[in-house]
Amino acid sequence: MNRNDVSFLAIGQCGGNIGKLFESAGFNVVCINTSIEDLETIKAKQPYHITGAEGSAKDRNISKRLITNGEWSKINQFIDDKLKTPFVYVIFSAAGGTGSGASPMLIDNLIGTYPDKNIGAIVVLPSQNESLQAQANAVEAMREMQNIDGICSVFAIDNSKAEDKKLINETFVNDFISLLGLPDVKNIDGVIDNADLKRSLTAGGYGIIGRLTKEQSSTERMLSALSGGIYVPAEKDELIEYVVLSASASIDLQKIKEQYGEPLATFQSVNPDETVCLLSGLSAPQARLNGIANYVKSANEKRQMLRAKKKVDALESLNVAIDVPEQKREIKKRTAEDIWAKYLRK
Ligand SMILES: Nc1nc2c(ncn2[C@@H]2O[C@H](COP(=O)(O)OP(=O)(O)OP(=O)(O)O)[C@@H](O)[C@H]2O)c(=O)[nH]1
Ligand SMILES: [Mg+2]
Repeated sequence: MNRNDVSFLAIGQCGGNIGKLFESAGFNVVCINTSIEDLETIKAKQPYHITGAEGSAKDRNISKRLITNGEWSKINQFIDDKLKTPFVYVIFSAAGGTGSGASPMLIDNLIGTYPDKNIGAIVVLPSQNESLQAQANAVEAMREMQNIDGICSVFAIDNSKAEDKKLINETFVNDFISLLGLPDVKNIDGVIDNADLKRSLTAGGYGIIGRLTKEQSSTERMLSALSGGIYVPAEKDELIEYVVLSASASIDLQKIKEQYGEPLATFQSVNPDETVCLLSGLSAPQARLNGIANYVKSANEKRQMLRAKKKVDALESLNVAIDVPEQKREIKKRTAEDIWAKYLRK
């Protein structure tokens, strides 16, 4: 698969940073953002600035409103003009405002508008030390993603896997480009052709790529590359559709199956340069998402409890009751005779 097969729609800053790397590698990339500064910083070749927008400030709803308020037909036209390939991957961070808010809606709409195209997603989850808002945004975006039918494949990248975001971006882009190039690796001992790769990339569900240099290639290292790489850890449910393995050393496929389950089909080839393995059609990484959701719930409850307590304490501390003398007793009206009587002896 090559640059005529796959293009990218990068949304928000994170999407733009990853999209820019694909652009530099010769792929067709459209970058959408609410921030004109972000678009200028990355010098996107095909930028689309959402009209009148100044940014979403981590608010997914602002982003959703901006897309739906009359902007949609213009965005659609722009995408229609620029992205002609049969595969389009939407790249975004689930944790911000712009990309997180707009992307699930856009993906759903692209699938509906272009039923003959394969629309996929490359989504970045926040690291554990990012803000509560970032975690909550990510949960909402991933929840929306799970309600989309017909997505061809999703690559979920996990920022908690490495400190260096630039390195994460480069690793993913190199993994993906290596994967797309597998049909070009010709070898008499077996090839992976375009049809094999397309079938694997349209399995629906999630994908994980493991990649090792020729010198590093071994079964053990591939198992740790698949579990310890930049991707969100696979759900431990043994649900998997395809394994694509192009190897420059003998890799024990059985060990991969023991860990990830029995796939419907495997596609294998010999690779003189490196070892690349794609697991595709995996189920959503529910355990990792539940972890984020639970953190958001408990942090939210704690915040609410503290706020309620603060209100009670504040009212309490302003309660400055002072001793006010009792109201004057009621005095009965008396006649002068009554008063004289009190003084005059009988
Ligand atoms: N891996 C990776 N993560 C990034 C990158 N840039 C930002 N992020 C992550 O993305 C999240 C923030 O999303 P952004 O893409 O900056 O947000 P946005 O879509 O532009 O939305 P707003 O700026 O809030 O309107 C945070 O979790 C960051 O850690 C990047 O280049 N690579
Ligand atoms: Mg931004």
